[in-house]
Amino acid sequence: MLVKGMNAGAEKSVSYLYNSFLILDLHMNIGIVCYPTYGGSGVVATELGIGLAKKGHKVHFLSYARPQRLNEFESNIDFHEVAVNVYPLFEYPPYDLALASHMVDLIKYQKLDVLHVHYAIPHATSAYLAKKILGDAGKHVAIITTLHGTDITIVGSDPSYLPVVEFSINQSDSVTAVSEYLRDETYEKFGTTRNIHVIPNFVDMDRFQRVERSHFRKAICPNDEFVLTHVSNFRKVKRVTDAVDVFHRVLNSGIKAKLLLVGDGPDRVNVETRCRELGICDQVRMLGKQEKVEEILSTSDLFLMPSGSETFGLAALEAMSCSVPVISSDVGGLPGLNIDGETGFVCPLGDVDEMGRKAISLLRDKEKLSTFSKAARKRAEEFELSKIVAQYEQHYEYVIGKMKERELV
Ligand code: GMT
Repeated sequence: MLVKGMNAGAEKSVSYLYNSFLILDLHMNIGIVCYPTYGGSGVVATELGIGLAKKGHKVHFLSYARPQRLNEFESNIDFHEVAVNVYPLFEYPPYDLALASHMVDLIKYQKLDVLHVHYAIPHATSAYLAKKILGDAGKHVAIITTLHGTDITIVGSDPSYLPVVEFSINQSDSVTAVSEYLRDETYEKFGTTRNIHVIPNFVDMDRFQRVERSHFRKAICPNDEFVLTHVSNFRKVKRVTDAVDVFHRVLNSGIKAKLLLVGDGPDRVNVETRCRELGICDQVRMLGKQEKVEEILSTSDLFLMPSGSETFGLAALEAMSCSVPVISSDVGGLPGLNIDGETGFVCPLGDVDEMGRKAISLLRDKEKLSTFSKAARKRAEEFELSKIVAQYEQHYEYVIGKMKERELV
């Protein structure tokens, strides 16, 4: 380690201090802040926290409700619920302030080394505020912001939020993005010159693997139909009606198939309307929010992700891990995940004809479908949970080391 203006002996002791942190004090106190609802950023944050806790770190989750995937007892994990007091004057109760107050308590009393916030709005801003409030007592805590998607690409770059998001990103001790695409978008949309580290999303390949679910398949597909699946939070950006249109083309080709729609959200009504317009309601199953998505993916032949914007596409990665090839649009981080002609097909945004053609070509060729299915699982290995959790762990250590180094200069 090189520290400006330091003699060899002092440099050695700094190096020892830095290394001793890395080697002796490996167990950190980590605060993780996320949205608790169904959605990629909350899933990534939760699985990361569980992974870190299993490695011996103490993890404190902070959110307005228990994250959906945090549903089993884990001795190294605590959950802290942020309650927002209502008051007649507040038409919009200030969650970001209540969150900042909780963060102050966590940093102070749980002696956090790292406060890792997922999704910039408002988490990065609350974290900045908490650290400012604590002054010297909070100087040691590393605020790490992970950018996930619409916090940059849609909501965050809206003029009503942009200055605050930009400021908060610049004030974090470190910023990570879930794909190169998102990193580049952040550079383009925000006036930030700081280094943004790319740490991709990940999947638990033990959990998300193809398992025998013939009874479920028999119940859903009594006539041995193919199964096409879509999983999302049914926001406009997911273009679920495109998935229905693609499926309609598959049916029109004479292939017997069912479409499983997993999740729920604001666009559900439009999706139901589209199914009725096309007269295919009997072939479409709306399964709603599901805990064990891997069981549904295990009985799927193709996964549809026709999104209008997608920085990474975690749901597609989970499908690939269950050996399900993906038909996706070509936006954002999707071409970087779904390898066109190998793990599935990447088609122009909104081109439901092309998506339909590609889906039909795979379903008509069993050998090709099986090759794609194996390639999808193989591709998922590059995003295997333990590899990426280790990357985050090393990143925390690196940022803390850098902060300690600066303190000593
Ligand atoms: O940004 C969002 O729309 C929300 C976010 C979430 O919380 O679900 O999704 C984003 O983060 C996921 C996890 O990193 C990514 O896999 C999704 O691609 C991304 N969604 C979009 O970019 C639309």
